[in-house]
Amino acid sequence: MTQNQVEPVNKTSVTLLGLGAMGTALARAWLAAGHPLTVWNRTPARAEAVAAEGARVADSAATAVAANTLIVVCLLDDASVDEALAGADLTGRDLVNLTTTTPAQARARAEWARERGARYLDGGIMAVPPMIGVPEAGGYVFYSGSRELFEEHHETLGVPAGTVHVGDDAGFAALHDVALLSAMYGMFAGAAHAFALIRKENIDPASLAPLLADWLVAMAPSVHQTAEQLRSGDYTKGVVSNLAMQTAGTPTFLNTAEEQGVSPELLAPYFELMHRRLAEGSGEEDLTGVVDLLVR
Ligand code: FVH
Repeated sequence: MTQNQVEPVNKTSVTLLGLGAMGTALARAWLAAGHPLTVWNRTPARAEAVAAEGARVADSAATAVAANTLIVVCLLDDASVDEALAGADLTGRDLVNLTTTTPAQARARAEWARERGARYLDGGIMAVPPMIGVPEAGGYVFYSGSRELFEEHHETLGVPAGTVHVGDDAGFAALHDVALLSAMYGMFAGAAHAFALIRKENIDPASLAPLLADWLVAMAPSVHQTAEQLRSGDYTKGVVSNLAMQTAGTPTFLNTAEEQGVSPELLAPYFELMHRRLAEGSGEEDLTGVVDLLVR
């Protein structure tokens, strides 16, 4: 080796089960970073592209699991994880499950892995496939479960996207994942209602879109105040637009929907909760009390 050559760094070998859209993106990120990669996919043809890029293709999930210590699973759902890993020996393996599941499924999978002699880390991916392997895209993965496993493999796990460990409870990654995605669907619902309102008018949706995006961005930081109020228990702290005022405005929204021939079905349930909270005598509060009405 000459003076200018850099000593090759040993990269952790990875086994990846699942080569759907997300699995393929993960595979490409690890291959591009120089990690030896063994892959398996139920439909073998889907492995051809990454094989051409250097991945070793195993003919069964059990063979793929036997190849390396670090096993990453990215399949459709919890049932497919069960099916894929049914015949695999997980003894001494580090199982990282990036399949979207419920928190209860994640906890059950952690126990299932422990019984089979594996350490377990659950993951919730906050990114879409084009964001994988592109640090500037801002994608990351919530992890929970074995902190030891997380720390040992931190560098390897950080190759496809950023990493955030949210607790030793294996269900917490799924919980954070679903919490953020639920908020996202609420935003999509609001945007769908907004576009429906202008649908029959001579208004270009493309002219509404930037106004809508800017408004949602401007409103987003309000979650910090909600969090602070939930922590303190004082829902009147820092209130700018109180519940009484906002509830009084709801007929305007419902009447506008009626005038525009738009169903109120996305908006009305939230307004009903606001009215219920107001009826409890919380007019001076923020909208935060709705959180308590939702918790059963
Ligand atoms: N794609 C996305 O935008 C989201 C971003 C956030 C995280 N999700 C979750 O990631 C998991 C995998 O998603 P995906 O995008 O790779 O999904 P598909 O392209 O549909 O690929 C599904 C893979 O699962 C395999 N599979 C399905 N059923 C079984 C089974 N019973 N046994 C073994 N494998 C199974 C499927 O295999 P094949 O159909 O090619 O044979 C694919 O490899 C997911 O949890 C998302 O929620 C992605």
